Amino acid sequence: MPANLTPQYYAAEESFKKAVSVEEKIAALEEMLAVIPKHKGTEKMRADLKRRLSRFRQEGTKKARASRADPFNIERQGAGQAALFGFPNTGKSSFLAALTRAQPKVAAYPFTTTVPLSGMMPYEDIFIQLVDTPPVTEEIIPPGLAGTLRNADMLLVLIDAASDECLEQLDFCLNYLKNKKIVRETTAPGVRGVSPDKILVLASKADQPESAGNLQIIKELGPAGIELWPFSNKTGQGLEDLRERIFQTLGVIRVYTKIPGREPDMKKPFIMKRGSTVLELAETIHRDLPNLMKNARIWGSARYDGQSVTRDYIMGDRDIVEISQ
Ligand SMILES: Nc1nc2c(ncn2[C@@H]2O[C@H](COP(=O)(O)OP(=O)(O)OP(=O)(O)O)[C@@H](O)[C@H]2O)c(=O)[nH]1
Ligand SMILES: [Mg+2]
Repeated sequence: MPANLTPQYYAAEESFKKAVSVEEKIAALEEMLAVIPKHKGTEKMRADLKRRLSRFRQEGTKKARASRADPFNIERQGAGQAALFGFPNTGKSSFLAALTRAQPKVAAYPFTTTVPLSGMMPYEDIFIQLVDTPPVTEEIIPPGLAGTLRNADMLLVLIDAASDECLEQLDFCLNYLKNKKIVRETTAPGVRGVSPDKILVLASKADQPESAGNLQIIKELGPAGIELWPFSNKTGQGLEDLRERIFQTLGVIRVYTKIPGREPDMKKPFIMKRGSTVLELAETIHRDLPNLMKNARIWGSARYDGQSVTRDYIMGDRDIVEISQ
């Protein structure tokens, strides 16, 4: 059966052929569908137009989603998120590469990293997320970086111990964190920010001969009350201690659960804030569990194994908790 297509249809088809963007293609296809004569002879063509339209719409949504996905917004994974922060060439990406399986670009020139990249650092039986970030200088601060840092559970400020400017780097970084309210003494509910006790200052390139003198200067003239951790990505010096220190600074504990009469599940611990109670663990396991809970016993931090404890008992790292209903 002849299709008997109209001049309007041919015009719309022409626009489709010329269309470059997905949006233009969708608009042209919609027009073609609107003006195509609706009879038996065009049935197949209409079905085909609808199929193409749906494909382009899907493509459009995907693209829109991808452009909306902010590279500076790093989804939290593992037991906690530690974001790196520092001047160019301070060894941030090398640090990520040394402690995780991530493969960031490392180079001797500045501004190698342009968007954040995360990797998972194994620590005993858990993983802690490290987030490498693009560098800052007095002149250039990547837009979006403050958001990445504010979202993290803790911060690792990296300075280059082999550089004459490491004290200036440190002062600038700490002031930036304070001025941008990334570090806050107190945060109201819903306000993001990192508490001052969750910042570690890491001094890279401790393998270089200049580093000892520079670190001494920081100790004498640098801000009071900061924890300075010299390390080397080259020799590995200090890296293992840092894994432990990062875990301690995160302020979380691992708790294993046990069903009465069975062996504990040692494979995947619950990650809780340090200071959490048995009741809070029950809430985390299941919304209804606090009401159903009759008794709790602890192996680990309690005075003796299997000791019965009250709901407000504060658990310790690596405790095994048995909750009976
Ligand atoms: N000797 C020595 N060199 C290091 C160390 N850490 C990093 N480097 C070198 O320093 C240079 C910069 O390292 P990167 O890891 O790319 O530094 P970055 O902080 O990620 O740099 P940007 O992405 O520009 O911010 C590279 O040539 C590294 O090989 C270290 O601990 N000791
Ligand atoms: Mg880098």
